[in-house]
Amino acid sequence: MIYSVVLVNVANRRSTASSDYWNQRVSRAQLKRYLSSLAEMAEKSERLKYKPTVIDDLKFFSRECGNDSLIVFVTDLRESEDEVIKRINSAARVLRGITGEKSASFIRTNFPGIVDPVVTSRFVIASVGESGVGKTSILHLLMETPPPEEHLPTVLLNTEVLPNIRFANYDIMILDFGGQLQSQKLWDFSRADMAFLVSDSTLKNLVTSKGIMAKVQQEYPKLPIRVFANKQDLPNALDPSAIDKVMGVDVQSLVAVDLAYRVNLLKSLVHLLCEHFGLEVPDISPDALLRFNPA
Ligand SMILES: Nc1nc2c(ncn2[C@@H]2O[C@H](COP(=O)(O)OP(=O)(O)O)[C@@H](O)[C@H]2O)c(=O)[nH]1
Ligand SMILES: [Mg+2]
Repeated sequence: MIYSVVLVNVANRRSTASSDYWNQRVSRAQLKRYLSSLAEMAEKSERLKYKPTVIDDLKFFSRECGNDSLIVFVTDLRESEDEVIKRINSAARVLRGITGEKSASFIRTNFPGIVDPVVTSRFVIASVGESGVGKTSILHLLMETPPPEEHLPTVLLNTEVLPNIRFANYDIMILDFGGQLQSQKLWDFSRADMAFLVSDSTLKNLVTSKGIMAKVQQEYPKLPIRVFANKQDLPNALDPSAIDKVMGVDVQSLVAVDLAYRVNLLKSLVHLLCEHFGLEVPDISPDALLRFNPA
C-alpha cells in the first residue's frame, strides 16, 4: 500500500505538497528522520541514497524531481519494492517534465492530480452468479443509483454501471458479468483480484451457486471469493445462519434493492479490502475510506 506521496524542498527540508492515500499520515518528525538518513547515505555513496529506508513501520523511497525538489513515496512494509520503484521513477519523470513549463506554485497546488495517475493501480472484482439474482442491483446499491425495476439480463458484461470507487491508491473496478448460461461460458477471472459470487436466498439457487463456487475455486485456487445471499426480503429466503451452513462459508445477506443495506455492504467491502492488503480496519466510516466517483 502506498500511504503518501510527498514533495519536499531540498534546501529547507520541508514538504511543499502531498497526496495522501490512507488515513495513516506521515508525521513531520518521521519525514525529518528520513531526510537526515538520506543525507547521511548520500555522503557515503551516491548510489546508496536510492535505497528504500524503513522508519518506524513505514518505508520511504525518494527521487530528485527537478526544481531543487525531492519526491518521496511512503509505503507500508508489504508493498513490492519493484512496483514502488517503477512508480516513483515515473512520477519523478512526470514532475521533471513539467518543471520547465509550469511554475512551482502550479505544481504544488495541482500535486495530487499530477501524481495520482502514476500512483493508483486498478483492483478488479469479478461479480458472478446466476441470471436475475441481483448482481447489477448490487452495483446500483454501491453507487447509490436507482436499481433496475425489471430484470434486464446483462449480456456478457454490463458496461452501463461502471462503478468508480477509490480505496487508498486503488481504483476498484467491478466487472458485472452476465449470468445466463451462454454468458457464463465467457466468465474470465484472469484479470480479477477478487470475486463476488451473488446468489439469491433460495435453497435451489444457493445449491447452484455452491457449484459455481467450486468450479471457480478449482480453476482459480488463489482468488478470494465473497458470497452474497441477496433477496432476503422475499418469503422463500433462507435465514442467514442456514445459508452459511449450506454454503460452508460466511455469507453476507443482503437486499440489494433496499438502500438501508448500503452501509453494511460498504463496511463489508472495506473489511475485504483491508484484509486483502493486510491493513487494520480503521475506525472511521466506510464512506471516508471509499471515495465514490473521484475526479
Ligand atoms: N425483492 C427483491 N428484488 C431484487 C433484489 N435484488 C434485485 N432484485 C430484482 O431482481 C431482478 C434482477 O436483478 P438484477 O440486478 O438485474 O440481476 P442480475 O441478472 O444478477 O444482474 C430485478 O428486477 C431487481 O429489481 C432484492 O434484494 N429483493
Ligand atoms: Mg445483471
